Amino acid sequence: MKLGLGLYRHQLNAEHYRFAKQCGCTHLVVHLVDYFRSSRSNQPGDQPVGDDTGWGLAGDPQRLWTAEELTALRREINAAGLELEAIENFDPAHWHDVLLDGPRRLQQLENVKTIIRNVGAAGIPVFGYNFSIAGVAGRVRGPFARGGAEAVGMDGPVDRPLPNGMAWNMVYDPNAAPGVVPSATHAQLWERLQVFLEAVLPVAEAAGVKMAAHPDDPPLPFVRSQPRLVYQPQLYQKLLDLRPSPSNTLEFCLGSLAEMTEGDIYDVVDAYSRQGKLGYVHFRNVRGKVPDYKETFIDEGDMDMLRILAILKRNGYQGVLIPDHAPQMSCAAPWHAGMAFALGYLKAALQSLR
Ligand SMILES: [Mn+2]
Repeated sequence: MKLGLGLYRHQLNAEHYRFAKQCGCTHLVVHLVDYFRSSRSNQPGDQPVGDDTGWGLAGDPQRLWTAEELTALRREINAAGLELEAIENFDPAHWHDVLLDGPRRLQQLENVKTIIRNVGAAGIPVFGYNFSIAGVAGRVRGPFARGGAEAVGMDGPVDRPLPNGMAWNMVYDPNAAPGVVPSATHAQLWERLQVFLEAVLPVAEAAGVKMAAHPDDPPLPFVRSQPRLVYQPQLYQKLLDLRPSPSNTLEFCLGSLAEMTEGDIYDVVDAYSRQGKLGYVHFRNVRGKVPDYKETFIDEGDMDMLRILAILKRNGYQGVLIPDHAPQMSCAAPWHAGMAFALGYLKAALQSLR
């Protein structure tokens, strides 16, 4: 198993590459969507949380990520002694109507195909995505982790409907007409996923890219009056079986899976890692379940992370683990300290597995 770090767009620079290397990482997972540029509430030193207006404005719908810029990014990361394992997340500007079944769906299916071809051409092996209408919405921030460290969690369901012009917790059309996005059904959401997978998986196979699906965060059946896709562990199997392919894999988020109300997390890890379907792993811990859970330090949540690693090893998982989120630690660099703590724990745990 390989140690990795996830970097947000504003962290894609030499200082953060050195930080990852210093923590013992060999791999990076990179976000190209900027969740911080125009958000009213996201702070660049923390994970994005957002408010009713989400994470602010989505990117430029006309500008898809090119093979040239992706290659340049990979080379920059390689020059720092690291591998670029994955890009995490599509920009809602590029695929909102794929999620919403809107009028530009056909064109935006071409967008996602183009992006995946470019990712493959740049030699990046994995693309993480989250097929969600409302996205990561409804979380709260507070001193939930040990010693009062700032972390995120949930304090009950969030049903406020999604305004027009928003998808995936970002605003793709600031001039949208007043009103809300009509609620879809779970069946409609699965049909939309099927259309997406049928379009993108053949392209991903040809490009040598694994598509890796994140479960819902937070994993409730509905958030903002929109259905969720993978809000119980067995729904991951439904996603894999919908269109079997070596490129149909999972962005295996232990925290989100542990927040689900059904399933035993150790059985869940065993079931999916035994199938060889983990694209990469979000290695974080949590206390409680939806709609009342809190993110914790890696060693203080409900999960025995060493037991998780033993299962992954037994099933031959050889991919990348990243900390996902970590609580903010009390010092001048709260994000860095939180990540360094999680990575140090993980590095020692991996050594002890030998
Ligand atoms: Mn995650």
